[in-house]
Amino acid sequence: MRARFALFALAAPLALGACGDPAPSYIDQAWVRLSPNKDTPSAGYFVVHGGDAGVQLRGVLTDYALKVEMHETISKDGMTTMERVESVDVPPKGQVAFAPGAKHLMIWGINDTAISRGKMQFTFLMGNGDRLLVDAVIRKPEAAGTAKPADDAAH
Ligand SMILES: [Cu+2]
Repeated sequence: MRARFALFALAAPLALGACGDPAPSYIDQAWVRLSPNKDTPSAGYFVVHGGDAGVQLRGVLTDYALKVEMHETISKDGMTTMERVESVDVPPKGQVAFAPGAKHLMIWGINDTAISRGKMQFTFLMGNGDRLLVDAVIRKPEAAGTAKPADDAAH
């Protein structure tokens, strides 16, 4: 009996230590679908993870574009429209995906340096005061929709 008690006493502080650091909120899977036309905005997607406490996403900034807004795609009476979103609540241990056809970033005027590097950094403003810096991969528009004869390929 004595030996068993001793083992239990040793194990308890270890278990407490493992619980000491709450899982933080974070953002991953960030990417940008580059608009084929410079005059129309590009779209950005990512996933926000709430961590142990949950978190609110309050805004997104970038040095690599003229303007960024959070939008939500809404289907109403057979029409699809977009509305600007001011903040997004992410529940504890939950996640919210910004994905094609749903919430997304609208990005105007991505600069040429970012496009040629194939990535751009965003700053996500969180309700708990954190600023999360996340690199997003820039994906060029699919060539499939604009297939042309071989002669045009050099342009
Ligand atoms: Cu939009």
